[in-house]
Amino acid sequence: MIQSNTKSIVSETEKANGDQHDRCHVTPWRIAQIQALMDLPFTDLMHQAQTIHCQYHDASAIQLSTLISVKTGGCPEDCGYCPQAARYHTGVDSQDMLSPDTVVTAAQAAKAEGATRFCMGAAWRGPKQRDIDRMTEIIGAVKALGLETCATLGMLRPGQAEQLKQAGLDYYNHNLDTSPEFYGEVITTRDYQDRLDTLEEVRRAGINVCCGGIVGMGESRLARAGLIAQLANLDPYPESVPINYLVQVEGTPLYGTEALDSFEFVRTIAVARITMPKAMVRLSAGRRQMSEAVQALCFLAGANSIFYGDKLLTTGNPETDNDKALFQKLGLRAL
Ligand code: SAM
Ligand code: DTB
Ligand code: SF4
Repeated sequence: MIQSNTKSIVSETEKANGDQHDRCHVTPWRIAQIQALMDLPFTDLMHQAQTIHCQYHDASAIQLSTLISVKTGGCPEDCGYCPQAARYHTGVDSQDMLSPDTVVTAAQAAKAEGATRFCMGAAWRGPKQRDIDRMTEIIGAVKALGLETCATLGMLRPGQAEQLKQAGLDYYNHNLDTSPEFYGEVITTRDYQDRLDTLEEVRRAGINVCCGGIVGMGESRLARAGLIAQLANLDPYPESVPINYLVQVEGTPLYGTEALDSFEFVRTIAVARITMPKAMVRLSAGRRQMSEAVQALCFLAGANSIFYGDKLLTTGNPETDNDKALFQKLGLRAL
């Protein structure tokens, strides 16, 4: 019953939009539609996600992004999942910003390992002008290596995105993290609209948007549907959609949250794929906590990008040799 309703809801929308799968859609996704997708029998959901994935992408090709933390710890914000917030005692100390040479050396190593995008993260509420000046130098040097550049530096004020674009920034990562309704349970020092405003700055400057969220923070399925609705209804929807599985770090408020069932995570990936068909959907944080079988299900559900390299920002990621072996077993290749 739910299954056939959902299919008809989706096809009605497709008709209404001409092509719901186009980047700029006319009819926004309703939460009920997304919830109905989430509620499908797992096999039906996977089938829909696979069908769309194969229509828009080469399903055996995975894009590799490598992360580096250019400024670690000491962050004034209160994001309940984050080991870098100064107010939580997580053992992550505040460090000075890395030198351009250190970042470039890491970028060269990432490229040699096969990454095509280099993502630079900073534990700031937002960058100051002197931070932008230092970042523009770094971004230019990384771009000159022939890598795609991505940065995640917090909230941007008018004019800052343009400077980053001029320096050669290809992508800016800024996550909505969760649904508007659940958001206040996790973060209080910046609101949802602040995030949407930063995304607008990024778009206006002509930088590709990388925007996703975290699941496994104790949210409901409805909240996961609410996050996907927000992302899919951005117009246009993001070019990159990182879906993170909460990495529980001792000392953060979300440490000890009941672990989310893996199939719920896979369902979230599948629904992201169906609603944002052209996007690169990234199986992001949390892979170290997942079996190879769950990761394979994520690729089947339409994930076609990963963070590659043995570290995320402050926490661990699978060793590159393990990822190479997994790709070999699954017959996947790096894009
Ligand atoms: N400080 C900047 C900001 O918050 O915009 C940029 C860096 S911040 C660490 C980037 C993103 O990493 C967060 O928005 C969140 O989605 C993700 N993240 C942080 N800690 C995480 C954790 N423990 N598990 C999963 N994802 C996490
Ligand atoms: C994103 O969505 N996930 C990455 C990246 N964008 C910056 C960060 C994950 C961080 C996981 C916790 C840590 O290593 O500190
Ligand atoms: Fe700071 Fe970003 Fe961590 Fe939030 S997610 S505490 S803004 S580093």
